Formats: sequence, structure tokens, C-alpha cells
Amino acid sequence: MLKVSLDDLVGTIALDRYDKRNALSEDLVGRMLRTLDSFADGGIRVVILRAVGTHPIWSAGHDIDELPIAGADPLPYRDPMEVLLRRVRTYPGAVIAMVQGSVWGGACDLVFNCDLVVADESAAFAVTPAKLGVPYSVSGIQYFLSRLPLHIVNELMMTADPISAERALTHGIINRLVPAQDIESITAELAAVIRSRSAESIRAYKEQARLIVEAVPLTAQQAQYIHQLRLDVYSGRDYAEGVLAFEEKRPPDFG
Ligand code: LCV
Repeated sequence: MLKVSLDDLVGTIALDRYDKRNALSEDLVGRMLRTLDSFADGGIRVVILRAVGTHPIWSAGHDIDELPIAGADPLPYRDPMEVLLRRVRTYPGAVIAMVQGSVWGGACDLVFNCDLVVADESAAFAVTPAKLGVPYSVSGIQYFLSRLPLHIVNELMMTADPISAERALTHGIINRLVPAQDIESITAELAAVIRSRSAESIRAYKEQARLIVEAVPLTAQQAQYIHQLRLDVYSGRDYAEGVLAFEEKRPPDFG
């Protein structure tokens, strides 16, 4: 499911579940979390997150087979994916996503939560809750809005269609768009530069940036309202239909 390697305080985690298009199952995410914990304990300065090999799909996102039934929150606070996103945000070093192929749903959130993104022309990004009838997580929406212009977030969230690597570069989702044959060396060079810089400075910077981005005050009433908005969606018709349609390998009928 995962291939893990280490070289001079740079750690690499590679997704290796291509039979299921690297869908982020609880088991796979659990392994990633344990690896990140051991990297943090070992003082690993830079983590590269990638997929094994060169395939058309980087990751198909949340494992849809493991989404809860209608009426239960598909993205609760303790969902392994949500835990992983928080772990990436709080990892005490840089996390670089190296992306070849398309990235779907929760995997986009994962890539967007990495500190830097290096990609080749085959990369594409689709944010898919509107295809599944999922009410997206508040933290996910907050992070998208903090990174991207509103109209781009609207397009991603409302169409659920992939945007190309070139557009992702224009909108700052990608730091470096590079030829496929150079992606590993360019990612390694970037990791080596960051690894040579002050780990203490980077750790403090990353934590400060996270706290500043997350400092959006909501009243108790607004928080309750958001909870109700999401509850209405995951208890409604569309979420049940979206998951069923995926299992039945057909387009959803949202009426
Ligand atoms: C489980 C899968 C998956 C998968 N889970 O290959 O952000 S949210 O709110 O949307 C959040 C809840 C979330 O992240 O949801 C997941 C969002 N992801 C998607 O909507 C993408 C769903 N997958 C696809 O559209 C296609 O599989 C792509 C385009 C990624 C790849 O198409 P391709 O023709 O290459 P298959 O569809 O044939 O899939 C190969 C195997 O992987 C499983 C799929 O069920 C199939 O399994 P079987 O061979 O056992 O039939 N698979 C793919 N994605 N997210 N399983």
C-alpha cells in the first residue's frame, strides 16, 4: 500500500494501491499517519508525498467503499483522512507533494495541504463532493478559500471537473510545473534546499502560517448553522444516490 524510503533526513512516502487507483482507505491512511509520526520522531526535515510509478491517476481520493451510509457524516472530525490532513498541516517540517496524474476529491485536499507541490503536465485536480452529494468539511472549504481565488474554488466545488496542470500553476496550486522526465530530480533538489535550511525557523514559520490561516472567528450560532447545513445534505437524497451510483458504476441521478 505504501513504499517508504529515507535519505539524509528526507523521507519519501509513495502510494502503492493502484488496483484501487490509490484510493485513501482507512488502512492506507493509518499507515501514512504512522509513517509521518515516525518521521517526526526521527527529525525528518522534508517529506515527499508521491505515488509509485507513473500512472494516469495519482489518487482517486477517499475510499468511497468506506464512506458511511446516508445519515452519518461522511467527513467527521475523526475521519482518518481528516486526521491525516491535520497531521500534514502540523508536521514539523516541509511536506512536498510530487504529482503525476489526476488527483480526486480528498486527495486534492491532501495535496493542497502540503507545503509545496511539484507536478508534471499529466497532473489534474478535481474536487468532487458535488458528484457524490457530500457536504464538504468546513476545514476543507476554509483551506481552499485561503489558497485559491473564490471563483476558482466555486468552479472546483460546483463542476467537480478536473482543472489542468497549467491552470493549477496559474492559480498557485502548483509551485513548479516540470517535464515528466525531470520531476524526480527537481523534487529532490527542492527537498535538498529546504533540508539545508534552518529546521527551527521552518518549523516555527509553518506553525505560525497555519495558525494565521485558521484564525477565522465564527460565532456559536454560525457554527451550529454550518452543522445543520451539512447534516441536511448527508441525511438527504443526494448523498445516498451519489455513493450508490459509484458502487453501481453509473452516473448519479440528482434530479
Ligand atoms: C474506492 C475506487 C475509487 C475510490 N474509492 O479506473 O472530496 S469528496 O467529498 O468527494 C470525498 C468523499 C472523496 O474523496 O470521494 C472520492 C472522490 N473520488 C472520485 O470521485 C473518483 C472516483 N473514481 C473514478 O472516477 C475513477 O475510478 C477514476 C477516474 C479515478 C479512474 O478511472 P479508471 O477507469 O482508471 P476504474 O474506475 O475502473 O477503477 C479501478 C478500481 O478502483 C476502484 C474502482 O471501484 C475499481 O475497483 P474494481 O476494479 O474492484 O471495480 N476505485 C476507484 N476510485 N475513490 N474505490
